[in-house]
Amino acid sequence: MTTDAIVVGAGFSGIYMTHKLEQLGLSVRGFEAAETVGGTWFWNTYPGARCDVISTEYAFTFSQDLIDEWEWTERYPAQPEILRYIDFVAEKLDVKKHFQFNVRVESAVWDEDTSLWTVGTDSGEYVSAKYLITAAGCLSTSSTPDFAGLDAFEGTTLHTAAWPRDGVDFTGKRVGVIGTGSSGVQVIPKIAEQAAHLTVFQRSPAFSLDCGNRLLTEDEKRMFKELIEDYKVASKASGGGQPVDTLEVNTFDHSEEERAAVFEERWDRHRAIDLIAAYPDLLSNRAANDTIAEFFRGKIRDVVDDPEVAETLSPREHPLGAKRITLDTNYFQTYNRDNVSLVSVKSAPIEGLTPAGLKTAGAEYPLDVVVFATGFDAITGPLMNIDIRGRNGKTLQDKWADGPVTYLGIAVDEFPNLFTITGPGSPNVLTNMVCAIEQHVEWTADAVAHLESVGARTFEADETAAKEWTARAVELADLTLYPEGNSWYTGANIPGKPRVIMSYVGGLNVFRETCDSVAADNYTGFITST
Ligand code: NA7
Repeated sequence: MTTDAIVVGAGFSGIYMTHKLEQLGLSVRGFEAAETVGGTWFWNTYPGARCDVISTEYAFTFSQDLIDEWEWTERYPAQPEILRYIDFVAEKLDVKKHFQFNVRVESAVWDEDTSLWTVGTDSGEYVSAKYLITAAGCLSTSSTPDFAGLDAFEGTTLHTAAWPRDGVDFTGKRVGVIGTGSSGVQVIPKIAEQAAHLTVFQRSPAFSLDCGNRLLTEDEKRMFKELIEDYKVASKASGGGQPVDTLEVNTFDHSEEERAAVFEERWDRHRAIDLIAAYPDLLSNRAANDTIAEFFRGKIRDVVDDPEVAETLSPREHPLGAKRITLDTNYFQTYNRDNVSLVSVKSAPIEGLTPAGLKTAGAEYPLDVVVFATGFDAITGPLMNIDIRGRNGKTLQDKWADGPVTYLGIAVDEFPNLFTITGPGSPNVLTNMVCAIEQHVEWTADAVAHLESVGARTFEADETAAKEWTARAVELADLTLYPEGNSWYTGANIPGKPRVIMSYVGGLNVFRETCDSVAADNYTGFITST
């Protein structure tokens, strides 16, 4: 069977991409591994799962109907509300009919003779298409460390990104949580409320911001809608896809007292970007960064009763923001509970699971449940998990063996007619994802419309353009503190994964201008054949 386009994934990107392709009059087939739309927000149903972007800003802006007809309830939306929103959008756009659910794409092979992609699925179906668009998400391939004894453990193991849909009852259980990134800091307080005892195994402490979540007021909801046109302009002009009022002076242009007042006022805004972007040099100058890092550590000391525990919870290695700042509700307060203990596994690493629990280099911990909050093979994982073969049978795994190389994060040389929405080398996770997705989808739809109008057969990134784009992304990242964080931003969280920044750090606004000028310049850096 042949169709014009195949879309892989039915999260935010996939449903909007499908809608845009349908508007172009193209036939589209979509494949989604889950039973319905939602992407990462379908799978991450662990207690406490919540977005770290404010709800009103974590929404599409391309359709006035969508804006008018949806109302968020909380300032930071919880997973169920986001999933309802994505479902609402998919219903409004009427795109579910294009998708096959419960079907995982396993392979995609380019055919030189027909200039078509043939996609193979785990249901045994093969479908060919002129355009292959991956909307597979950045955080959809979970990562569980390869611990010894995983199979021998007689209790229950869970991963935050594959949580049982009917929930888990921790009552009376001895629970261990491994990992203190965004998922860990959200799930830990919730489990602590139920479990007989919770042991948190922390390798690296997190800089975490009390998200101060609350219901949105009627005024806030009304004002956001009334000022939507201003918001669109401001978010498009911003580097992070979220308007922010960065000061026009650097960190050390202010006295210690002035800085403290700035940080304190912004802490009360409960929005991470307001803190990390308070001064323009906080993410590029380590000494400047140390000032805000110390401010965050002070907040931990204010909350945690035991000074030793507070110190263990205080990040000292990575700069604030070089790993994702986590947003929490009662995270540090949880360590004041009698039924919670903290184990640092930095110097005494986890050796593995035993039938009865977990063993570190220093001790053994009897457990009934082990929760892996150990994150994702981010950004490239979802693509590398599909056997994608371009020209001459070249696999994407080979192509990216030393790290991903893309042009604008959307195209890979030797892989014609493939578009990777929010792929490596685009601003993706360093921005408000929904904003980044709108840009990437709309640019792709315009490119496809152009290709159809000129009767193009193939469209492919030029090798030099891709190499230059990727090198530029690395150069830009080297001007920042991002490389100093051992995080999923750089692939450092996955053993053996090439360590390279996987996002364009130059800002979504600059990226948008670059993409627009590439298009205006007759798709410079791309090779088109008719
Ligand atoms: P993250 O942010 O990658 O966090 C994973 C956590 O798991 C982190 O604290 C890791 O410590 C820890 N980890 C991973 N492997 C191990 C081993 N082997 N031993 C001990 N600890 C380990 O994933 P999240 O799911 O929390 O968040 C991902 C994004 O999803 C988040 O930023 C939001 O955007 C949504 P480490 O820091 O590597 O020392």
